[in-house]
Amino acid sequence: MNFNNTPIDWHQVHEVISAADRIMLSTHENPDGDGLGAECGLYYHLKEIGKDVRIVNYSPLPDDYTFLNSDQIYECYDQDAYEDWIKDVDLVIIFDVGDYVRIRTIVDAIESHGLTTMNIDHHPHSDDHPFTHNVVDLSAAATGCMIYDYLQIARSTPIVKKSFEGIYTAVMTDTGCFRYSNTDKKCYEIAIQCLESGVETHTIYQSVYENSTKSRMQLMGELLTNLHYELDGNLAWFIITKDMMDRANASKADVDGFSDMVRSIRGVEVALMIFEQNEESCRINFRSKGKYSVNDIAKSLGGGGHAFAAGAVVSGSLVDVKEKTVNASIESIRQKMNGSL
Ligand SMILES: [Mn+2]
Repeated sequence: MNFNNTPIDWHQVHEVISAADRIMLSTHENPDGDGLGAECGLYYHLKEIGKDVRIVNYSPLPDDYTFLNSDQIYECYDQDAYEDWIKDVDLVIIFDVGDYVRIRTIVDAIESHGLTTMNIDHHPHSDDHPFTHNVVDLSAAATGCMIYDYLQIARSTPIVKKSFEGIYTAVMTDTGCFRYSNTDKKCYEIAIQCLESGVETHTIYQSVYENSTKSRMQLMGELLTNLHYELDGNLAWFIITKDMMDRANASKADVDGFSDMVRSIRGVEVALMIFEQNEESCRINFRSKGKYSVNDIAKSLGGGGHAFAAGAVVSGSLVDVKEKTVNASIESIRQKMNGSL
């Protein structure tokens, strides 16, 4: 089955899921609220109907999302410990992955046992994708919205509260709390149903957005005093070095959302973060307000993403990556400002 941003027949998806008994759910490394929430949303449904279902991710659950884990549903992959269970998996459903390789070593397990896979995602995938079944909806604000769509046809009873907690988390985080341009009517309709099912939306909000570590605050202070503006302030960029991370005793999760914050500055159309990973590579991250696309810039640097939220991992020292990335961004945005792109 291949719904590559073509109208999805959820009944066909349902046939595949119904035929599987042992089902593994997974999402990309360093998971976010959408991947985790989509997993949770589908997990409780599959559990209820008696499937042998487990959520197995490459990365451990980030602290911010422990509120979804009251039943200890999130497991962290370990080849030796999972070999026995994984070899008999009938279906691996992968959420929000963007790129297959972002489930890292789980790819090896899938390939060595020849497992059937189903991709459920709102990121673009090429037609020669590696999945057995491909279910992509680029118009979905979150992968969680797609799980909502599926459960509409899969269930004869209302979606349970625990599923809705996952779906709400997915929609809330991928829309930046119902603020980004992808926020549509459906997001609010889902939110209403979440409230009706008893989800404490304010508690989820607080768990995700009012839970900053002191390390994050220290890091934020440093980067805000070192913002760089280009093109009359249309582009703002900043760097997070390994030294800054060490000084603040910060983890990767502490960096989430900084690009969104910088984009919020008046006049800034595009925010760019350059995040030093080690001596040989940096992670870069673009956020656009919506006037200028950024995934083409990310793509030219070896990455990809959505039109207005994209990123890449760029090889090279911080100095080299900074020059290359900032120059490419200035050039691309200047051309778009001049209307020549
Ligand atoms: Mn997503």
